[in-house]
Amino acid sequence: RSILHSELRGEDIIVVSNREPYIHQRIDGRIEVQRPASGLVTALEPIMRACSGTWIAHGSGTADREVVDRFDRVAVPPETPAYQIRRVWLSKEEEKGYYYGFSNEGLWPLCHIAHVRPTFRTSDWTQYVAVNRKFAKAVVSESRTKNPIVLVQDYHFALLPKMIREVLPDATIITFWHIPWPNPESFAICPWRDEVLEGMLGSSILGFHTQFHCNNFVDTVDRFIEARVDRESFTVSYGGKLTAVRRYPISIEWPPAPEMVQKPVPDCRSNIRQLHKLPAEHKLGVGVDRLDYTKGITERFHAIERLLELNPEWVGRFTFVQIAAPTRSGIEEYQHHESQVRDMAMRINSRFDSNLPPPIVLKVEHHEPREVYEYFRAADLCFVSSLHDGMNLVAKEFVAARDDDRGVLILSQFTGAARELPEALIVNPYDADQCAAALHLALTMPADEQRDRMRLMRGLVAEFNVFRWAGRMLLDAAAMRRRSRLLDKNG
Ligand code: GDG
Repeated sequence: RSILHSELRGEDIIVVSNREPYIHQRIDGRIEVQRPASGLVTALEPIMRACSGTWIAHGSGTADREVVDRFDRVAVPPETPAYQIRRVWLSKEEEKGYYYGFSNEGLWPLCHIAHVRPTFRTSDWTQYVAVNRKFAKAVVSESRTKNPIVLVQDYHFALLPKMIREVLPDATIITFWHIPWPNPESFAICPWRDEVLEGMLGSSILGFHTQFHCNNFVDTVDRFIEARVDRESFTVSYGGKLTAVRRYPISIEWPPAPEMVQKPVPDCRSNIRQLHKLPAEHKLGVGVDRLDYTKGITERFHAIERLLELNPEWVGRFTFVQIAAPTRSGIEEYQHHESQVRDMAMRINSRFDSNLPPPIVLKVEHHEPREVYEYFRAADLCFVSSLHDGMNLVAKEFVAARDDDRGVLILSQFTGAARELPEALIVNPYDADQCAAALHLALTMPADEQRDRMRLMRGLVAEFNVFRWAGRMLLDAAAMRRRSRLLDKNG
C-alpha cells in the first residue's frame, strides 16, 4: 500500500470501467447509495481509496433527472471521500448494443466457452464502437496531463486503448482483461476479431490473470494480425508501438476490512442457523455468485443431489445456501438460466422429506458484503464450481473470512484461483460424482486437516493480495515511464 502511495504521488491516474463502484439510486423516493456485486469493483476500490484519482464509469441512473444532475461527478466512498467518480451516461440504445449486446451476448460467451453460443449483431457492434469513443472522450477531458496513467478495465473497452493512444500518444495505458482469453480458433469466430485485437494493442501493458490466457492472447495475435510477437520478452510490436502482455493474478484486500470479520465465528454459526431454522449442529455449505451461467450453479446443485443419493446420511443434516445476486437480467439467456436454477432447487428439495431441513436454500437477491461474510464464517464449506472463470474472488474471500482456520473450500479446476490454491479440494464441475465425493470429504474432514489446508491458503491470499496485484502493474508502468523519459533525454 505504501509503495503505491509513493510511486503514484502526483501522477494523473484514471480508471475506466463499465461498472460504477457506487450506485446512487432512488429507493422509496430517497436517493440511496449501494455497492454493486462485482469482482472488479471488489479489487479496484481499495486501490482507488489508496491512490485517489478519477474513476470513469457508466452511470446507472440515466432515467432519474436528479441523479444525473447531482451525481454526474461525486466524491466517494460516501463516509470518507477519497476519490472521484465521473459518470458517463448512456442512452437505452447505447446500453442495449454496447453492454447487453456486444459485451455480454458476444464477448462474454466468446471468451468463456461455457457452451452458450455467442451472438453477434452489427447494430450492437456499432453501439460498442460509439460507446468506446464516448469513454475515450471522457478520458481525454479528465486527464490533467499529456501522459496520464490510464487503467482500462475489462472486455467492455477493447477498443478504448487504441482510441486513447490516438489522442494521447504518451499516455501509459494499462488494460486488464478480467475474463479468460480463449484459444485462437475459438476467438476467430468474432466478426470484428481484427478490430478488437488492434484496439487492445493500443495498451502499453495488457494484463490477464493466468499465463495460459496470456499465451492464448499472443497466439491469437500471431495468427491473425501483422504484428511482431517476441515470445522471450512476451511483447507484441504493432504499428510502431510495443505492448507487454503480462500475468497479474488479481486478489482481494488483506487484511479484510474489520467490520467483515468483527462478529465472532460461533455467533455467525448460530445466527445463520437460527435464521434458516436449522439445528445448532447442522452442516452448512455456501455458494456466492452473480446469477451467471458461467458460475456452474446448476452443476453445483446436481452435485448436491448426487451427494444425497450416494450418502443418504446427509439428508436433513446438510443444507446448502446459495446466494445468487441478480445480474444482466435484460438478456434472455440470463432469464432462462434463472428459471432453470429456481426449478432445479425446487425439484431437488421436493425429492426429499419435507419435514426435514431442505438440501438447498436459494436466495436470489443482493446481499451486503457484511452479510456475505457472515455466511462465509458460518459455513462448514464453500463450493465454487465455475465452468470457466478468469480468477474467482469468492474463493479468496471465503479464505479471508476464516480467521478461525476452519472450513473447506471446494474449487473448480477451471478458475484462475485453482492455480493459486491447490490446498482446496479441486474438482471438475462437469463431473457430478467427483464433486459429490468432494462434498462428502469436506463434510467429514478432520479439524486439523481443515486447519492445515486453510492456513496455507490464508498465507497465499495474505501475501498475494490486491495491493500486490495493482502494485505490480503500476510498478511495471512506472519502470516503462522511466525508461522512455531516459530515451527521450538521450534522443
Ligand atoms: C470478474 C471475472 C474475476 C456476489 N454476490 C454478491 C456479492 N458478490 C461479490 C463476491 C465477489 C464478487 O461479487 C464476484 O467476484 P468473482 O471474481 O467471483 O466474479 P465476477 O463478478 O464474474 O468477476 C472473475 C473478477 O472479475 C475480478 O477480476 O475474478 O473471474 O469473471 O466479490 O463477494 N457481493 C455482495 N452481494 C452479493 O449478493 N455484496
